[in-house]
Amino acid sequence: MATTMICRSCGHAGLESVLDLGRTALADRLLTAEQLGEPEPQYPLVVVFCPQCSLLQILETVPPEVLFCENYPYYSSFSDALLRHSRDNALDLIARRELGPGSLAVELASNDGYLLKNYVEVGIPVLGIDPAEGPARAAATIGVPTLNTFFTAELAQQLAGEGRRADVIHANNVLAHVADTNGFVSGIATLLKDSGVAVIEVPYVKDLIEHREFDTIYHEHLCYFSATALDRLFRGHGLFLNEVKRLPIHGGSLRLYVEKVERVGDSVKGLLKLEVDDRVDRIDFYRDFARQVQQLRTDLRALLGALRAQGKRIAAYGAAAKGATLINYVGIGPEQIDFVVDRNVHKQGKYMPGQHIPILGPEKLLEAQPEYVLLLAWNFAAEIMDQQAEYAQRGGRFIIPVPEPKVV
Ligand code: JHZ
Repeated sequence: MATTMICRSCGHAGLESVLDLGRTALADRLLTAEQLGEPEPQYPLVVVFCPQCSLLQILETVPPEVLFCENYPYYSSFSDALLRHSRDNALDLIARRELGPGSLAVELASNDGYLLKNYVEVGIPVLGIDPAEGPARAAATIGVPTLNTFFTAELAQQLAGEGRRADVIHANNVLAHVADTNGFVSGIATLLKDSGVAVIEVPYVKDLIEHREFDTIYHEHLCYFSATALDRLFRGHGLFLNEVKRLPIHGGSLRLYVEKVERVGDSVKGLLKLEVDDRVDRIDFYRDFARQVQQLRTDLRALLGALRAQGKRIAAYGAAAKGATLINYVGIGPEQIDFVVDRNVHKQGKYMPGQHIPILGPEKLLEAQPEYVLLLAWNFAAEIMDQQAEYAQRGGRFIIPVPEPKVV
């Protein structure tokens, strides 16, 4: 593991501390039963702010091969809401950019093909790029050609050299995962046709701070972006943030439309102004975050402790990466939570990192009917509660942990 002392984006040395989540296990390193007895790697998780370019980031860089290659358990296709969100995105671009059989849509971190399959369905050529073996294989099985590797500036050169430049480049929830942020963005510039658009989604730092979504912080996420920080980053590579949308997915995200020609629209001007007005580009915006997160920890511990003292049984829903941060920081183990359920079959049968709580299929909820379910995947609360209507009808209650613990 490497620890940076300078800003990942601009190289400034005076980083200011925001939050220390302590030493934690890797959020997506789910354990098999055999691994429970082995030492589990843990790394510090420290969040800092760059006063020069306003980028919120963590200090630690765990090698990407350790994080993403073997046994990466995240498969995008297990959320219906995410599938709908992605399909709408693809159909909108196909119509707006008049894409057809002569176009090329590329996705960086294409996972199991959840997005590109919408282009394939209507005969538009695609290329997925993803280093995670299992998801890349799943994509190939559904007809999404996928290079099982990391996207880099060199790979972009190679593809462009072969004449494979893209009309659309998607990069959803990947920019924050990349240590060489500038190399990645320069790769986008190389791979994009002069008339093309890169459509990039990132969790939005303003939502993260305002809704106390501290659990979005884990070693995979090196950066937490504002439009201000991204606008600067893109401009450094001859790319322009021309349009932006705020979306509810993942607790609040930005969808950024980036092109080689500068035609900055009102959506971008408005958001940049809002960030200045709300001081998102200043350390004061982040100063109270650590105290709020500590308060959340105290409140959630107290709530779970009181329920356990009354003899209530509690399970959790969603073996999400963010769930690992939450249980490890708050200190929720098998004494509080009997089991976690998750629809993702690649996660079932394994154990949560750090706390070693078993992960089972969602049917276990009705079988065991614990009185409470802690929603670790609170970002999909509506979808999950809808799907678990019967559990609720039988008297089960849900606990939503952020922005403050609440029983619903
Ligand atoms: P989910 C993901 O993080 C992946 P995670 C990644 N780390 C990233 O950057 C962020 O998003 C932004 C399950 N589930 O997607 C599926 C059900 O079982 O919130 C997932 O395991 N039933 C790249 O891992 C988990 O919950 C359901 O009905 O924190 C949700 O994980 C639904 C809707 C989900 O993100």
